[in-house]
Amino acid sequence: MNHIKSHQTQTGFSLVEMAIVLAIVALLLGSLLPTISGQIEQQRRNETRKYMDEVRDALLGYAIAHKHLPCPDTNDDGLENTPCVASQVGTLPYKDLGVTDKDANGVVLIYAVTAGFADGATPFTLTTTGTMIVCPSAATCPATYLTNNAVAVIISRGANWATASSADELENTNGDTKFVSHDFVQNGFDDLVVWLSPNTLFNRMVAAGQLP
Ligand SMILES: [Ca+2]
Ligand SMILES: [Ca+2]
Ligand SMILES: [Ca+2]
Repeated sequence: MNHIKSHQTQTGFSLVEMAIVLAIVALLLGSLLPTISGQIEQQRRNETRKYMDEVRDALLGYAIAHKHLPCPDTNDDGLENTPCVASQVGTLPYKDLGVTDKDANGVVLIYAVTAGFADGATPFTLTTTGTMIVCPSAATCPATYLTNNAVAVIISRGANWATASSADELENTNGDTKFVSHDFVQNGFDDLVVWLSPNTLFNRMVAAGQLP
């Protein structure tokens, strides 16, 4: 008798307990998942930053070896498309540079270069000027800029590469010579932008005995 009663009580209590436990688990998962996905995104951003530093070094090495930079890839085969006209925007010619093809989000970087620095027939000199502009905001570009004479620009479109729609992110994908770089905004701007200044390039070229 006692045994049956106790069994019944326990069963009833277990169901309530299960419901409470499930509710707690749901609450915990709900609060943990955004944190975990935020950490994964942060890690991918760190990996992408490292990758972009490597790409920048590869561009400098390519310039030293060839006396010009590669043209952008415009048909998605990882190889440059020559000749490049004016200020050409395309994707990174990762095969020419010998680097990994994609960033940590699985996307090939955007690559833009001033044509005067990517001309194999007429090598650039210490007076060749860059034409790429990087601004802190699309709204005030190019009046307010971070640089207005960059030789080349590389861009990672971040985790939202397929759905980006902010004015600042659109400026990075509209194919002209203006780009936007600013701090990460949660659920907003997550592009990473790295540019090559003519002074950095000249410095490396002179140090390597390839200029003047
Ligand atoms: Ca190509
Ligand atoms: Ca983005
Ligand atoms: Ca633009």
